[in-house]
Amino acid sequence: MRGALAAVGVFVLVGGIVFIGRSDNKTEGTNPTGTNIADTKPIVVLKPVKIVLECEEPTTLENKTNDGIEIISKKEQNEGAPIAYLEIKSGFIDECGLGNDKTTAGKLPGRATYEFEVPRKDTYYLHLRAKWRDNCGNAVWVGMDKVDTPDDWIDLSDQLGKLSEKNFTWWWHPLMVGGKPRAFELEAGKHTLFMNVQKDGPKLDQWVISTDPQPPVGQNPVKK
Ligand SMILES: [Ca+2]
Repeated sequence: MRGALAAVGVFVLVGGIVFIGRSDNKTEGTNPTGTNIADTKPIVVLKPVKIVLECEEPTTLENKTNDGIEIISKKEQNEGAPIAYLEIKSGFIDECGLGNDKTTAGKLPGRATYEFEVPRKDTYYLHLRAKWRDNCGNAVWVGMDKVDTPDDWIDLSDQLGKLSEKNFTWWWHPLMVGGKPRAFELEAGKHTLFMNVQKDGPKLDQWVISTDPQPPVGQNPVKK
């Protein structure tokens, strides 16, 4: 069954435009360049935009293989603080004989979509709060707005949060390409974030879509 869960886009901090005054604080006369004060343009400061999406509350979720095996499930537990997340079933790729599919981006079963809205045209960055399972369970495919071909998918994988070979903790994982944060130039309005299974075992807590390329502050790792 393809579950369609409620779309949740939570604007934690919605950016806007702040008018803080004119570029010259004189109240009359001309500024040093000789132009009339009335002609000077206001200084505009853009507030950062930060959109938080709970991974376990997708807009749509395809969580089963063609054979009906559930491979993405919603979990809740208490790790000092309650946490809800999506868990990609460990070991299903081999168990289901899907090894050939994992070489093609977006081909494995298991996909979630997240509709969200940005308040202005700007450059946005993506972070995923996740707990990798091990060195073979440390990745998902990510797409923005269009996932028509394998080339549309972006590899989100790293070793962050690693305590030992098979023991990772929750961590903010930036979407990087070529060693740099992947920047999305998004128009104001609605967009769709895609997640497709790439490896088995990861736990996915939150997405943050932000004008700030730095990792979100807090919850990194989970407070004990
Ligand atoms: Ca969550």
